[in-house]
Amino acid sequence: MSVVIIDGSTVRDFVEDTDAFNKSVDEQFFALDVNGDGILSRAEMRTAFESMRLIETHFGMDVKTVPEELTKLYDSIFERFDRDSSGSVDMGEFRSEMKLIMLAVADGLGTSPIQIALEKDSLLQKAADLESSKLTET
Ligand SMILES: [Ca+2]
Repeated sequence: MSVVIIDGSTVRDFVEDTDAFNKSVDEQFFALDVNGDGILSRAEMRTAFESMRLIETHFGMDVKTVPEELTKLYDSIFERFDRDSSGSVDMGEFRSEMKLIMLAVADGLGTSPIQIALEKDSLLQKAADLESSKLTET
């Protein structure tokens, strides 16, 4: 966990850096694909949602949300990822939806920098890392 200051442009720059963004998203995908079959099942996605504060924050849920509501929410998020309704999420679907989520997060952050505590290896942490690496280079 580390505390960084980010705003919408930090996140947007990260999403628009396709190589860096896809690399980070792919790392998350592989980490979530517990059985290594190259797709994310509903159960694997559920585990992911539970560990991803990003999605909870994005959908405005708090820790007191009751389990039945959580299941409904996770199902509806899963269906957004699973665009072709195949019952699983492939890497292309995962990349597309993560991009939309991160852009929505960027819009939500807007132009006022906020201080935020981030899990190591979260996408927002990677966005912040990318920005600071650019600052170091220039
Ligand atoms: Ca899998």
